[in-house]
Amino acid sequence: MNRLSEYMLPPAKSVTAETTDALFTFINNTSLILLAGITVAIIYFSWKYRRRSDDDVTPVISHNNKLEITWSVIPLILVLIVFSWGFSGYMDLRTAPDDAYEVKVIAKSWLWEFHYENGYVSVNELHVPAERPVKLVMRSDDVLHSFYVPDYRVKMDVLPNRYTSLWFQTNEPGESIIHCTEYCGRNHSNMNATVFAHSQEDFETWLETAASADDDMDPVERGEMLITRNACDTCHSADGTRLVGPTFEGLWMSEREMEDGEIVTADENYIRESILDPNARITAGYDPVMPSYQGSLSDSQIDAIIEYLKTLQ
Ligand code: HEC
Ligand SMILES: [Cu+2]
Repeated sequence: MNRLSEYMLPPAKSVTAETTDALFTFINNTSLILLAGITVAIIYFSWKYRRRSDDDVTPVISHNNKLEITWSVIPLILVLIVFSWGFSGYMDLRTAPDDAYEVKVIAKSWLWEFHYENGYVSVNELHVPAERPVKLVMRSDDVLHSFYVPDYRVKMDVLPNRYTSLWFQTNEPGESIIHCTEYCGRNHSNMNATVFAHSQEDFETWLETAASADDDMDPVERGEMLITRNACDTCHSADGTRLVGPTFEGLWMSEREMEDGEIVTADENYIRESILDPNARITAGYDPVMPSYQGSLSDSQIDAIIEYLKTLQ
């Protein structure tokens, strides 16, 4: 790779990234060469054919076969090169290898959920094995989102009511950033996550321990950890600050006013309902934008969150 594209692009960390970058560099360099050539020609010709005297007569040129063929054939060849190069790269990116490790991805405004084969769900953290192809099967719970890992040079739209997929393989254990690249509402710019690529062995250990890791934690600590791990804290503060959603401070057992004027006490059932079916009742003064955690938080995890909320008086 040349200096210029190294300067312009993030490090290439997937097995397909080099091919994508090579095409990018080719298109970029060809465009720069053409830009320079055309600019020089314009300046040179406007000087060479400038009007010299009052009786300068512009000659009538009807056509020039040689020139016309040249300026049609050269761009045609360039376009064909770019097309076939791009098409083969596209096919490679679209067809996941058969032995790919599969992770289900659910996009919600404004977080990413990752569901693993053993039922474990992580939020805003994607854990994958390195040196093995990984296939993501994705859908959205609400609006259009788009899954993008710049280091891997992979990007795919995530739609409601339809599955889309994407695959990548990274050979270096490490971290890379995930961005949502489809404008999806107020907190779109915070809809980021991280991919953690582990060696095969570390990945298996992670998967085994992750699911049971928090079972024997102290409920309050576990609740606090779950609030962070499930990205509740991107919309709810614990210190009275108003974010997208109401603060958790002082919530427990307080009287909440709903959009329709109903007054509800924030007890276990209200909190549980708020988490599993957030649109059942909307707190007055807020937009109905909270995603449902149905299917991703277990009963005992909800219990732990309630225990933690009780401490925020
Ligand atoms: C995308 C932003 C967002 C995320 C993420 C989010 N919430 Fe909410 N939440 C809201 C908004 C907005 C409301 C108020 C509107 C409503 O009632 O739906 C709300 C309401 C609530 C309420 C009722 C609060 C009240 O004052 O009446 C509770 C409890 C709650 N959320 C808990 C959670 C928990 C627990 C999580 C994480 C597991 C979470 N929320 C994640 C935005 C969010
Ligand atoms: Cu998004």
